[in-house]
Amino acid sequence: RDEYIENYLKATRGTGRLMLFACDQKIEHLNKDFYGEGIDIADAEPQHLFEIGRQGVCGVLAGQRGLIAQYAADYPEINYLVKMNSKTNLVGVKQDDPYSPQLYDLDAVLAMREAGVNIVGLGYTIYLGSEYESTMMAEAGELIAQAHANGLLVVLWIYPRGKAVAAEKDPDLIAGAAGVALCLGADFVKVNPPKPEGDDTRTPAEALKVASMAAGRTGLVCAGGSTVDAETFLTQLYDQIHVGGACGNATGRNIHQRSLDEAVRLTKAISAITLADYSVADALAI
Ligand code: FBP
Repeated sequence: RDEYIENYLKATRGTGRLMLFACDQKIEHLNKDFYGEGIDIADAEPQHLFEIGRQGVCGVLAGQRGLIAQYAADYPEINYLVKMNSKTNLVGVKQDDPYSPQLYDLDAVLAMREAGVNIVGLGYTIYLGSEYESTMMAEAGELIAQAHANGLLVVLWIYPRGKAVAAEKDPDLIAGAAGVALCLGADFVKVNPPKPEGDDTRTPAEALKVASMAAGRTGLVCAGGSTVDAETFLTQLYDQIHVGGACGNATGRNIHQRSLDEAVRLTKAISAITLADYSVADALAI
């Protein structure tokens, strides 16, 4: 219990809110997120992620076990969250039913921790509505129980996806995903921001409020999505927290698809909004 509380406080930097730097895209999106047109060349080198983690202000750096294992010895000050499952975007796209297999068991992660890597938690993706949903829910449920018994917190990524899902960002489905995470016992759930459509005139942040309430004592955070300018991104984040009831952020591309200086600065601005209730203008001035 003490270890869990210590890890929770480390991950949330003592605030109960989460600033998660998502670095799992090398499997999820292959190299496309790292070598795109207009992206600073630094982003092509995996060490870029760890330099941002070291020089910036983040709660956790989330990535697969192997990525963390290769660099953690040189970056011991970072709090790591090990993503337990992953799949590439070559499978389970759009109309298909995706399954994201667990890539290693908890013992492998605990062994890394024993060896001195600063691991504070685990992550797992569930594709809600996929025909493989029950397998992913069962794996996640078991992992959460084991993780908590071993003092680790858990973030679930829950994305409605598959043939049964007409609109992945439907506000009701996003709220459903939040409730599933609560019932599985996750500490935080990462969802895509809802997209109200048709007669639904709410803003995305207003729609998010229902999901945050559905998550109850599980903190809800949103994925950052593709890269936009810093002010647009920070305004979205501010609204997610102050209108939508989000409990932090989970941001990948918007951070690392920038030069090191800009990326480091953005983590500080994001953390100022997430962890210290700064306004967008004050965060931009950092
Ligand atoms: P960003 O959207 O902030 O870059 O976050 C990345 C991420 O949410 C990963 O954590 C996740 O694995 C991946 O995108 C999922 O992408 P997709 O929705 O394309 O499967």
